Amino acid sequence: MTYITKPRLHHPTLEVNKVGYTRRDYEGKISTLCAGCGHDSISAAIIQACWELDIEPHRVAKLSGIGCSSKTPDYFLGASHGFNTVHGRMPSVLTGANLANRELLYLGVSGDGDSASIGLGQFAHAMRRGVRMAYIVENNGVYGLTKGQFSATADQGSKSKKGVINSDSPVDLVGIALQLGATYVGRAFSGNKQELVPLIKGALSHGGAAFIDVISPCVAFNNHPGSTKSYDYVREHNESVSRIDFITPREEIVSEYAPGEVVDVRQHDGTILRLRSLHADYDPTSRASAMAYMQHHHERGEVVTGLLYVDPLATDMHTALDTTSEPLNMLGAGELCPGAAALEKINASLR
Ligand SMILES: Cc1ncc(C[n+]2csc(CCOP(=O)(O)OP(=O)(O)O)c2C)c(N)n1
Ligand code: SF4
Ligand SMILES: [Mg+2]
Repeated sequence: MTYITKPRLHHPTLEVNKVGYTRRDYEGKISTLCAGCGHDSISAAIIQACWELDIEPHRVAKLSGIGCSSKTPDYFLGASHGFNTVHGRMPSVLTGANLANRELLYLGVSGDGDSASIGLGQFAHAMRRGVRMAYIVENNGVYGLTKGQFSATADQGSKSKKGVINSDSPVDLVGIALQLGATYVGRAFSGNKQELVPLIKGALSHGGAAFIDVISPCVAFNNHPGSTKSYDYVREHNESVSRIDFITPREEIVSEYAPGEVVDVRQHDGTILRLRSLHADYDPTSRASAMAYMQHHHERGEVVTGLLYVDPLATDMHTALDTTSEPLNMLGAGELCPGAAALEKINASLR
């Protein structure tokens, strides 16, 4: 069965958020993924984050590619805009939608196959252009939907379910995002909701390209000894750089920590990312040190998670291109097509 109808009735006493929605209003259809798949935990974290952020569902556009991970937008935010694109092509469709309507919140959901193989070029250009979005890769190291081939993020030396050793070097999407200019970069584990939910909230509130790589075990094809993307491996090798609390401008800012114990990073929209550092030498506002730190720990087989880098004052593609602040569907025909004389003037200015 590929489709199960979900009952619409809510319990009358379910808690509502500030815009009048219950958590159930952010759900989608019933998931048809394998029981225990990490991707379902990420869907639950997205639902929780959007509910807590008091986002009106119609303000979100969720886009994905192809894969088990890319199927998940069907399982959350059922009342939001959605576009399930072609394999690896989500970033360009999201970029186009964002250019046409900058007022929506863009959520890109993809897989390691979708973003690190066929869609690697698309991923790279969305990061370097500063497209304002929360881009989540549900990273299981395999092509789950097509039955478990190694993906490009599989670690060199890791073992497939059938015992084959992967000889290729992995693509590190976090490293690429950092190198290409993403302004909010995090890594999380699908099994750690406490870390994942605030990371998603921070990404949705960020003013530029936000990327989160979520290690999300595939229980059908990549959860065995020898895999570096299994539940056991990640639990045993996980190193968090910080604990993150997300504080909205409406909330009272109270601190139970001594000065120096936490760093408050205020984003352009007034939200605060409160970071309690677990590693004294870690500076989340330095791109260069984030890259060096990640590289060093990856060589030791460790999976570093948390908010790895943030530029709190980031701007996006619209600022760089100086586009109109109005969504294009709000403009009249005269503004969208100002005529031959205006075109001639533009052409003349470029000669
Ligand atoms: C153009 C194209 N090539 C190949 C495929 C076959 N295909 C479907 S999903 C997939 C890989 C999915 O892997 P990933 O993005 O990691 O998602 P997962 O299923 O692991 O969540 C492939 C190769 C396709 N659908 N379209
Ligand atoms: S095949 Fe793997 S990735 Fe796909 S639903 Fe099953 S556990 Fe999840
Ligand atoms: Mg995958």
